[in-house]
Amino acid sequence: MHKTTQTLGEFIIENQRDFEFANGELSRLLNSIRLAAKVVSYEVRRAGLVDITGTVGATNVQGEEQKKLDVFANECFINTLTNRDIVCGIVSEENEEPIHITGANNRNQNKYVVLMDPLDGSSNIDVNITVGTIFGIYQRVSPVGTPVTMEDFLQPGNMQVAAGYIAYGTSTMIVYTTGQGVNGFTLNPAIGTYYLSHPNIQVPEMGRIYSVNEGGYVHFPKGVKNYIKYCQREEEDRPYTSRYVGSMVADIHRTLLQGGIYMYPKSSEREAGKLRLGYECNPVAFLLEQAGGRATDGFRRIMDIKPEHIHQRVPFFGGSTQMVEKAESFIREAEDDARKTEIEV
Ligand code: AHM
Ligand code: MG
Repeated sequence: MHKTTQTLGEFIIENQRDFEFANGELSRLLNSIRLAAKVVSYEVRRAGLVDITGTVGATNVQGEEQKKLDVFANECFINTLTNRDIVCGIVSEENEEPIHITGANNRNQNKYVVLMDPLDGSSNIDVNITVGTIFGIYQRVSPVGTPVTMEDFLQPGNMQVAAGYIAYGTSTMIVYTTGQGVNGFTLNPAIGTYYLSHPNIQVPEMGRIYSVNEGGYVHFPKGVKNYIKYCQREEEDRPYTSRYVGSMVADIHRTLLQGGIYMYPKSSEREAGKLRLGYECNPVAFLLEQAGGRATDGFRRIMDIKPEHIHQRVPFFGGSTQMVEKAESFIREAEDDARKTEIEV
């Protein structure tokens, strides 16, 4: 039974023994994410007060160089993760190439790889809407003592040892999993401590909210269009409610707590959708599954997809199991119909 006053620091230590490779390193890694998130949270909170969202390279009235918040968040997470001799490589949405970390005395002894989106949905900063950090953590597959390789960065999501997000919303929250369920912690900014506010999060098996950028409707595949129409039809418990923030972390956070389905399909304009497999879809899929939900690309389990590129995109359907399965059935049916028509012609 969790105490409601338990802090994130206490929780990490108490649950360390649950990790398969419990030697304290993953705990230290999670601690460094916890710390960087506090610094980023502080800057996000100041975004409306100081003109920190200005262009990169511009100077403010104090003559200091201004950084966009996503650049700031990227540097903050990279510096914090690099300084602790735990991580051997980082993939970030902000960096074209992976970052290789040789660690103390250049001996390549560090074991973990982190894939992250340091500030997702950052276009929402200027309009005071929730943004987030998303991260997935893997053990390297190449031998310790040798330089990190591309293979370490291109592992399927089912190899994640931990994953989570930080939501910079009305409050700052860390929600993460190490494969033993999902827990959420809320930051008390006055004292800089995170408290366990959402123990053992379970996504309801069925929800009543569908979440998709319907502006793209005409470009969506037939099956997705049919499913959206199904959500809107007046029948049984429908029409469902529509909610779409446009910040994946915010939309997923709501889905985890209230149930529903979140979709970013492929379209005639974007053949693999928009979201990134490595540092957006896989961490979120791990969280959803750990909370009893489901995440697929319409056909395949997200976490079973073998990545080919570090910035690969993939269609995404995630949330309440029953809703995601329903969407999949519409997608499959439309594909089957299309195949049948092809054969007839
Ligand atoms: P970003 O990584 O450039 O911020 O884009 C990712 C974001 C997600 O947070 C969000 O779900 C999606 O883009 C919204 O895209 P759209 O504006 O096409 O609906
Ligand atoms: Mg992103």
